[in-house]
Amino acid sequence: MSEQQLPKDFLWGGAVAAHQVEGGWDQGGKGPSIVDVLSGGSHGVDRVITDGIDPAYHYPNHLAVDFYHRYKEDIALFAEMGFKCFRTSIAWTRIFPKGDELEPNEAGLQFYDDLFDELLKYNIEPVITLSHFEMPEHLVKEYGGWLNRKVVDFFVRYSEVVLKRYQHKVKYWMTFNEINNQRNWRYPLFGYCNSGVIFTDHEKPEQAMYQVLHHQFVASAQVVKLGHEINPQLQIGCMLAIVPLYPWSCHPDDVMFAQESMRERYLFGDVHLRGYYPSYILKEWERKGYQIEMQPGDEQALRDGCADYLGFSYYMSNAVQFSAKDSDDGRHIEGFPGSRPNPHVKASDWGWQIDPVGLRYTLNAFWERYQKPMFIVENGFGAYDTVEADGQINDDYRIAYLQAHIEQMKIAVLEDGVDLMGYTPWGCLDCVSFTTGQYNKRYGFIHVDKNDDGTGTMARSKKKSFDWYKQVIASNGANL
Ligand code: BGP
Repeated sequence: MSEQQLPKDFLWGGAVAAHQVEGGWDQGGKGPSIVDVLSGGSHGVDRVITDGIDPAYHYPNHLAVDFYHRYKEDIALFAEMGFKCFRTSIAWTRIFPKGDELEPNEAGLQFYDDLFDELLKYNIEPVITLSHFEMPEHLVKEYGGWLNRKVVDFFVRYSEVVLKRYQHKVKYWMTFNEINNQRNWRYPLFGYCNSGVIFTDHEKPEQAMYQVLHHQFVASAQVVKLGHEINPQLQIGCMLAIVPLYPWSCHPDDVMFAQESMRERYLFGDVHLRGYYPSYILKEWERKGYQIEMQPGDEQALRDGCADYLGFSYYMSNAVQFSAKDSDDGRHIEGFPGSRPNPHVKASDWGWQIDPVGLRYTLNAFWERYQKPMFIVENGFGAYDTVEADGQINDDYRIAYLQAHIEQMKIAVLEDGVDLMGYTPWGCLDCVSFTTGQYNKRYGFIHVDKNDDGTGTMARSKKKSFDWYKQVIASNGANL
């Protein structure tokens, strides 16, 4: 490994999303969002999408980890770790509680002003996602979510308000979190949280999914263009969940199948970063007889609003086998058609296959394809932590996971020459898990005393990984 250092301005930090940490779901004029109606889940049981707030259910996002009230304490801890940046999202429903109002909610705007000021006090750059599963529920009930073209305008209006308001506080933005999750449209949670649409309720679910995506691609492009007009300094990226899909074997059918399967990732980068639909998707629509409604000017809008960088999450890799392609109905998170557990890597308690080399592979594959800066905005190890009798949390497994991934990230930057902006491990502060709705699937350097059985004081404490990550940042990644 080369002795060179990562760039001096490398953005070390951590990531969360508004709905997984804030709580205060109805405070300061906030309206209900689509995650506010997701029930809690337990290991192996899917979260339930409920039809509005029902007291019979438990909604962990309503309280989350009370960041809404405790952000000053949490940011002081981020600063102690030496964070250069902090990724979170703006809850759309704090700014436009129903989504279709003409005027924004000043109390919501003020909350994020205060939050960003607190970060900037410590020279921590905010990195902000505009839509991280926080769409107003009203837009789902009244308009049918992102299937409705009007939602494009509502989203652009919301984005314009926040881009203008925070343009001198926030330089780094992303439009839609893990937009490609919807490609796994058979898994209702993903589709619903990205779009407010349950695709399987539609006669042609896949066509409905592509229609939603078209609206989001156009909205994203319009926002990128608008953001650059508001302030040319703004960097507005896209955000993909990347799970590299390896061929199960060197049989040419497996290799070809893996390449085809990767289009489930590439499609999103291709449209966001190149500004047009690639040939393989146009052919697929033709073959399947799908009609995607587009308006005059949409193609131009996509070309004019290419994202500045590729933000992505990386947790795991998968292997896919051609002969298994019809055996998986894809109703779960690992549900890539044809995916099989890779015998060469281990998996977490949730079956997420741990593959640090896959991070280097991903960085290279996407850098070669787009030649645009990249940003690892999520990576991390969800685990059950044990608080020892003396209060210590010895999360060596988490350190080992992050260490191995950072090692591969360094090779990608220092030896392969990938242009990487930064690294923000997911759930730097323990938070509500998105897929499970649990507190006990933890990612943090900072422990939050809150459990799935309802116990806990919400008190924060440092895990062993806290001091480890602190010295990683202080040495700019040299000391792992
Ligand atoms: C990504 C989401 C995050 C986050 C993370 C970890 O899909 O962008 O919101 O939660 O995954 O997933 P989980 O919380 O289900 O372990």
